Amino acid sequence: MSTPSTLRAGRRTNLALLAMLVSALVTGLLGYAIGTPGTARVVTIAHGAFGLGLLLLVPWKSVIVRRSIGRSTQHHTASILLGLLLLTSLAAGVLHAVGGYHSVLGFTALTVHVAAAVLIVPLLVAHARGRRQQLRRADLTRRTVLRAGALGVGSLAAYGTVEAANAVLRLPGRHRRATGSYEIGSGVPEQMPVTQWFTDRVPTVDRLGWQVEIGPRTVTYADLSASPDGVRAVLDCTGGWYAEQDWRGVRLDRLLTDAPADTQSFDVVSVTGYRRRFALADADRLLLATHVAGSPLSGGHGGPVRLVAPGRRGYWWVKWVRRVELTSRPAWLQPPFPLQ
Ligand code: HEM
Ligand SMILES: Nc1nc2c(c(=O)[nH]1)N[C@H]1C(S)=C(S)[C@@H](COP(=O)(O)O)O[C@H]1N2
Ligand SMILES: [Mo]
Repeated sequence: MSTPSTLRAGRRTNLALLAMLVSALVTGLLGYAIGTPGTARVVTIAHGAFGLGLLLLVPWKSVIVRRSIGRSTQHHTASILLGLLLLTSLAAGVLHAVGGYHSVLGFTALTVHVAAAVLIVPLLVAHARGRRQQLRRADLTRRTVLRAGALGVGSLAAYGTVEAANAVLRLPGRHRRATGSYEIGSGVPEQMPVTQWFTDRVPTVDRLGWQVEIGPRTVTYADLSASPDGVRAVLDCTGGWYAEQDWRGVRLDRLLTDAPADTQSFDVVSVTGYRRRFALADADRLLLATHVAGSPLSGGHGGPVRLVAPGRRGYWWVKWVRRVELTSRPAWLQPPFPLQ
C-alpha cells in the first residue's frame, strides 16, 4: 500500500496513548513506593519508556488533532492545557534524568515533573470521558499485536537513547541511583537538603527535655542517645536526592517487648502530627535515631529523634518523633503517601 501510515491515525492511536499515559502514572507512583534498588530499577526503566514512548505517537496524534481542529467548533482550551502539561512533565522528567539535582526558587525538575503529572489526571479523565474509544474484538489482530510490540521496542530504545546520551556526553544523569536520585551529602549530613514531604514545617524543639511515648511507656532522650545500636543506611528522598549515613539510636524492637498480644502494627508520630504505620514484624529493621555521622541530629534533619527506615523511601523516615502508637490494625491500613 502506498498510503502513509499516519492516515491510519485514529481510535487505536488514542487507546495506545491512553494506555501509555496511565502506565506512566502508575509506574511513577509505584517507583515512589519502592526503596529496594533491584525492583526500583525495573520500575524506573518501565516508567521512562512509557513516558518517552508517548513521543513516538506524536506523528499520529498530530493528524488526529489537526482533523479535530478542522471539523469542530468546540472549545479546545482543556485539551490544549492537557497537551501543555504533558509536554512540561515530559521535559522536566528528562531534564531530571540528565541534568542532576538543582533547586531553583525551591523547585527542582522532579517536583515540576510530578506536579504537572498529577495535574494531568483530572484533565485526562475529562478528556477521555468525552471521547470514549471502544476497544473492539477486531483489534486483536496479528498486526495490532505487532504494532504494540514495535511501540514497546521503540519506547525502550528511546529510554536507551537518553541513557546513552548520559554516558557519551558524560552528563550528571549517569550517576543517578536505581530510583533516579542523585547523591548529595553522603557522610556529611549538613550537606543533605532539609526536606519536608508536603506542608510540614521544622518545629522548635527542646533536645534535652525530649521524651518519646512508646505505648504505655516513656523513654527519655538521654536513654535513647546512650544506646550503641547503629546502622549504615541510605536516605532516598522522592524529591530526587539520596545520602548514605551512619545512624545511631535504639532498634525499635527493643522498645516494643511488652506490646499487647493483639498488636499488629504501630504508628510512628511526629510532634507535628506527621505519621507513618509499620508492621510489628518490621520493628527490628527500624531505628529511633538520635545521632548521624557521630553527631546529634540537627533540628532540620529530625533532631532530637527521628526514625531511620533502611530500604524505604525518605517519606517513611519520620522526623521529630514524639510517640509510637500501638494498634491492632494491619500496617497497610493507611494512606499510601503522607497527607501533610
Ligand atoms: C503523565 C505522567 C508521566 C509521564 C508521561 C512521565 C514521564 C517521564 C519521563 C519521560 C521521564 C524521564 C525518563 C528518563 O529519560 O530516564 C520521567 C522520569 C521520572 N518520573 Fe515520570 N512521568 C509521569 C508521571 C510521574 C509521576 C506521577 C511520578 C511520581 C509520583 C514520576 C516520577 C518520575 C521519576 C522519579 C523520574 C526520574 C527517573 C529517572 O531518573 O530515571 N513520574 N518521567
Ligand atoms: N515530621 C516529618 N518527617 C518527615 C517529613 C516531613 O515532612 N515531616 N518528610 C520526610 C521526607 S519526604 C524525607 S525525604 C525525609 C528528609 O529528611 P531530611 O530533612 O533529614 O533530609 O524526612 C521525612 N520525614
Ligand atoms: Mo522526601
